[in-house]
Amino acid sequence: MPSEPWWKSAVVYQIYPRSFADSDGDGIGDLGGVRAHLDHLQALGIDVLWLSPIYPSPQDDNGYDISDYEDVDPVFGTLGELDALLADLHARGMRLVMDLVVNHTSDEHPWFVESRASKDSPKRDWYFWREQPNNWTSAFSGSAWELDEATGEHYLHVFSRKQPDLNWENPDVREAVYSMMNRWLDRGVDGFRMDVVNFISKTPGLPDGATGAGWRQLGGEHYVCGPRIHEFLQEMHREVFAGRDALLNVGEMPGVTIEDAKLFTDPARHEVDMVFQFEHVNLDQDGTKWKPFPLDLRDLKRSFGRWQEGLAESGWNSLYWNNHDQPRIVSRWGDDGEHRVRSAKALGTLLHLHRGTPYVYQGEELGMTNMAFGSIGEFRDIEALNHYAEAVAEGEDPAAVLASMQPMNRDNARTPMQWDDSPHAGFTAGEPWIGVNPNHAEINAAAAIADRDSVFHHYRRLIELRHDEPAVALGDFTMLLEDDPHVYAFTRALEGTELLVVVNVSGEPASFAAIPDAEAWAGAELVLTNAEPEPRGLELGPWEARVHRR
Ligand code: TEU
Repeated sequence: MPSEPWWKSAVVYQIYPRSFADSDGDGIGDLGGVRAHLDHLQALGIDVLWLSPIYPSPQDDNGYDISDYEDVDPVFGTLGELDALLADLHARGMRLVMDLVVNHTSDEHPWFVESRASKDSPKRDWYFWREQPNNWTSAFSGSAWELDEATGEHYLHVFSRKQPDLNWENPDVREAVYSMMNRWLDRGVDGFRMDVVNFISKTPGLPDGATGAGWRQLGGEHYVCGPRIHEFLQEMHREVFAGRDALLNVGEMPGVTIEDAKLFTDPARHEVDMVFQFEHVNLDQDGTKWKPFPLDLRDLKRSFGRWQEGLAESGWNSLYWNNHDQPRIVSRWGDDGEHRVRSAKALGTLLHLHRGTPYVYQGEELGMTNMAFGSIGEFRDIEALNHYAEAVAEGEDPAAVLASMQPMNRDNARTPMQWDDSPHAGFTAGEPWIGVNPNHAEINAAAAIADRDSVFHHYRRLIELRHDEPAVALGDFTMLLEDDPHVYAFTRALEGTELLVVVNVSGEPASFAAIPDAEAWAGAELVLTNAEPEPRGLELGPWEARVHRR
């Protein structure tokens, strides 16, 4: 596929370094730990490593609050180790994508320290300052404004009070960000995952929010895909990416619509290569993440179907179930009990064979599950801690709040990677910063690699299939059985090759007899399945997934 960008047939693996592997015994994962496990990534077959932030940070939001864009936090290692990791990856034919958080900095970043010092500081205008707050609320509870004693004014923080928003209206801010990005690319990194990058343009004057439209926070309509977002991303492209080859630039974009995404990812517009959209991960909730309800599979089909169609001609999809903000997919929409292995493979198959670039989050390839958190003291995430404090202060029953936080909290994704069945799962020789899931005795990488029928080997085969079968990377997508509540079915077609993917997203038997040409399909080559012995016919067992080719 010479004229197609390499990332259309690539798979990205996300590492949350704090929770991946600890090489120095302080209980926190680090770059040494990442370097020690590259064989795991290579065995899986991934093409790109996306590293969540490793920059110096007070760690208020685990590194998404950056106090120095140009260095590595000592807790994770040194710049020298990052260079060594980059060299290791390149030697293995893999690329490194850095996480870049430029909607906001840490309040301990020198830019903000200078900005807050006085009203006439040369950097005052690098952030948003007002005498009176507007009504915007923060993603992490309470007002999005914080009073700063030094000058008696308030500053804007859409996330935590330690994450003040940068003012992208100021050309000096933009220039500082672009030159920093250029230094990383000159150093050899292969691209960026840009955190909430669709929030960087705010409506001038920062008017009150009415609905929170586009995102769940009040005020969202004034910064989700704000007025100058396309202009800023095009400028970034000119200043940073133009003339450089083979990079990946993915924008994380909460609240992005298909229409927006078409514009953002149209190659002719030179903005970003692909976006992370949030529509599918919001299908089991309404306005608040703390009261989720069961997924209706038909909603997922409608949503994915529209995104596949919307980006069919130009633009590109990212495909993900998991990341460091989402609960574990096998617990969320699979069955983490009796059918854990089967359902993890089924959901992986469903996702990876869509058109788009799949992302695997550490531990997803093992079928890692959510954690049962016994008390508020076991939580570490600022979002969970703030929500609990706020709800309890408002008079809610603490036990009920705790229970409501179990299914969706972000710490579910942040428990340590389960390498083996030893006391801390092989994650650390010290005391882990967050509890290890006790189920590591059974669910761990060593066991998965030794077992040919594990989730790991199924993910490995899915990745191999994307590499080897052009119809997976580039084929047209057609959704089937739109109204079936249990069976997810679609075809992919490219130049005479056709794939059928059928997945029973339920623990009950089901059938795909209603798809066109079903009998013939059932007799066609079986490329991949999670069923034993090799299945035949039109009936699907619980969580059975099949990929046929003809
Ligand atoms: O997340 C942005 C975002 O909107 C969410 O995923 C958000 O964290 C979640 O919905 C809260 O329920 C990015 C990062 O991925 C996240 O870890 C950071 O906390 C956030 O930006 C701020 O930098």
